[in-house]
Amino acid sequence: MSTYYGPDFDALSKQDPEIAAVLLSEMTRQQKNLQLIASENFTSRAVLAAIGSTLSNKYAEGYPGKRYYGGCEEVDKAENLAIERAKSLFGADHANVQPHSGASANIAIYQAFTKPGDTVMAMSLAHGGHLTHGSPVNFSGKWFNIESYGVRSDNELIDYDELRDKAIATKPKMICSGATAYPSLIDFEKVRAICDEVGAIMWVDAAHFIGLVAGKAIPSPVPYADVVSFTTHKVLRGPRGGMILAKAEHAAAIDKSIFPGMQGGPIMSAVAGKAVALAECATPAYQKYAKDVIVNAQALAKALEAEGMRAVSGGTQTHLALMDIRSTGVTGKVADERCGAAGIVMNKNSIPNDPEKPGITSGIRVGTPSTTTQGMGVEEMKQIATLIARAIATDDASAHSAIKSEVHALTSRFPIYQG
Ligand code: DSN
Repeated sequence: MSTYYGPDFDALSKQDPEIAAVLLSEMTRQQKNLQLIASENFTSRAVLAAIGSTLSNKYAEGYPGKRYYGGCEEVDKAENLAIERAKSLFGADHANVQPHSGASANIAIYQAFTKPGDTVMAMSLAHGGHLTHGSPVNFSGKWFNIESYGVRSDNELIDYDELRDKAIATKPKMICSGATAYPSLIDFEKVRAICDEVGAIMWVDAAHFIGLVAGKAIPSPVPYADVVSFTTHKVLRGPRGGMILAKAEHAAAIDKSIFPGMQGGPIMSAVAGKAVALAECATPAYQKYAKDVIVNAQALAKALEAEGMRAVSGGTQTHLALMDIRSTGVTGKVADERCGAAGIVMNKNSIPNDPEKPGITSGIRVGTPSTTTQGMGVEEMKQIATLIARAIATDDASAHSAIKSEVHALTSRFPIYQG
């Protein structure tokens, strides 16, 4: 036991074969199928070791050097490393590495800067925003007066004129930029100017694209924003969790808002995993990866356009493409199901001004973080586009089986974890 520090699959198999079987079959599912969900990725074995470690056993309410329990000297080291690595990687004044998730990080930001009933502006969910940006079924939409902005109907890019006009008219306490299905870059300088004009806090929910920022593949919101929230498990390739970066003047408010404001003990194994991932992000190999993710997304979008689908916003500058698939004659829901039957995992997604309900949709969202981690490139993206188009075009189970065999032949050339 003295050498036990991480995952021990043999011990798990002996003690709990049912759960061990789930772990194995999930690993097989991830390896054999094509993983195109834009918000997923494959962490390194080092990250997996950290999150499967004995740090999970430790309660550590508070912050390094100011804990409410004894015995925190080792986890303090992990949290300090994560904080310093985050500040250095992003050039941020302050980092809080404790949020359990992106939604937790966002709740803490609302709590730090607003009171229930205040006006907050954020991107409409129907145009690519997130649940926590004011959906009526989420705390954000229930507790705050949310003024939504969206994309222009002519080019499907953020309508900064609408954003400014609404901000002047409604005087929001805070303006959120960031989305889950927006393939283009956000003009942070423009948003900063609008925030300054109306005296609003500038919050960037960078969950989707922060990994591209970490890899220096796209511009950073950090110099402009008062506060930046994100998840650590998307392009960033860390453990499941959240993080907040803030200007120095907001550091105390953010820390207080996370603990004791809305979380108890941090998940220290996840904090250690975040530290590992942040160190990986600082390497030239990761910077190449981040650029390749975009090159692959652009190749995939272009190849899907060649198959007759339409790329929303005219293409992509990031890790994801949102495809309007009405030309195929099937809905996003049907396309999602057909691709699933063929071993291609992605999600149906509303397109701006979608005539279909959110559970049906006219679009699909495809992302390249996972396939790029596997080492796939532009040629594979072209092949994947053809496989998607063929899967969408048929409801025949044997055709889907045949496509699945081709998918498995492709993925077998790109193992996720060696050995
Ligand atoms: N569920 C995430 C996504 O897929 O974009 C956002 O939280």
